[in-house]
Amino acid sequence: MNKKTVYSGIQPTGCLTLGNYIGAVSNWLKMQEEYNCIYSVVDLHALTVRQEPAELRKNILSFFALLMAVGLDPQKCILYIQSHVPEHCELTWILNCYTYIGEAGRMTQFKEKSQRHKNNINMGLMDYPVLMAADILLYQTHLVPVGADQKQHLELSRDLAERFNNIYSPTFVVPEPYIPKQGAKICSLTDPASKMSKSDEDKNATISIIDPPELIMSKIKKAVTDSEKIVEYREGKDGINNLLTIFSAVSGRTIEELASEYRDKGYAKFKNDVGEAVVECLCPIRQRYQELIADKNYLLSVAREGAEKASRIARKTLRKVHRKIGLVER
Ligand code: ATP
Ligand code: LTN
Repeated sequence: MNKKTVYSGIQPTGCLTLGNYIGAVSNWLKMQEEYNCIYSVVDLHALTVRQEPAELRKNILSFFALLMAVGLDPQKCILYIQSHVPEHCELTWILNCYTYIGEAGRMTQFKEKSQRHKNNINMGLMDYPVLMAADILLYQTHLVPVGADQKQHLELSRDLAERFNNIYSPTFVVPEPYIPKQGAKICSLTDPASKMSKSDEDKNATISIIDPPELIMSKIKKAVTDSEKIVEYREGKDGINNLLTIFSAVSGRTIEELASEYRDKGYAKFKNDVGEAVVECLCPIRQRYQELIADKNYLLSVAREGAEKASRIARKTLRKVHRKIGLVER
């Protein structure tokens, strides 16, 4: 009865990467056994950068299928598509009126994306974290499993919840981030100093969770390492550290154990075994995905049911918010 609520979302852009899986989605999976979990394909967030309509439409369902393929079970958690629940936009508007332009402008992701999309610095890009706060606060969320890059956005969600609660009276649960100690930042295979990102144009930089086995092996074999010959986890060895982190996450073995086993075995053998472990972890996901994506009607029916459940919870919060700020009941 007193289970905590967990909420998270993922944008339907690019392909779901090993970074997304290790940093975020694998935790969603573990948490569905223990908490009230609500997970969403956040399509409205994706609109903050220009999308090709046909591709976006395809990606939304594809991400929905991917989430089910990794093992999220609509019997155990609520799975839905963000734009199917209009309360997200409604609460965003209200929260906008409690967000300072200064604090939104300070967000690292806003600054980075403004740099990357210089000719389309739109209002939505700046409002991105407020929509994210609305996602979280609508469901009275306690815990938000995300990768390390989302920490700042979570802080803003907390600030907005506390600000609102202080002006009126306790209305929102103040959410806590849930960031894994290990794997919160999986790095690019070709530039191991930066994060693996699903919108990276260099296809060798990322592993999609539905890449075929040969492709996974070849990308890992090409991964940038260093000119030493020792497998160990330490500063200055970004490439090897990243591969060790990946190896540990997909095999369930510790980094220390793997580093001591592979220390002097050479990079070729090490990369081969990392590749095989990744393939073994991802193969069943790929198979389930192919089955699910072939049945569009089933996916849509799961999404519809999820949106109904989500909407019921969201409505309740929104009614409370309307009452507190002085709007008149319908
Ligand atoms: P984009 O490149 O389009 O910005 P992204 O790869 O950052 O996308 P998101 O949809 O923004 O993906 O993030 C989904 C989840 O995956 C978030 O919780 C995010 O923190 C996490 N995540 C993203 N990249 C990584 C990574 N390289 N390592 C660990 N976690 C990650
Ligand atoms: N900004 C997040 C995606 C996201 C999200 C959320 C995550 C949108 N709404 C609510 C957690 C909770 C990202 O991962 N890039």
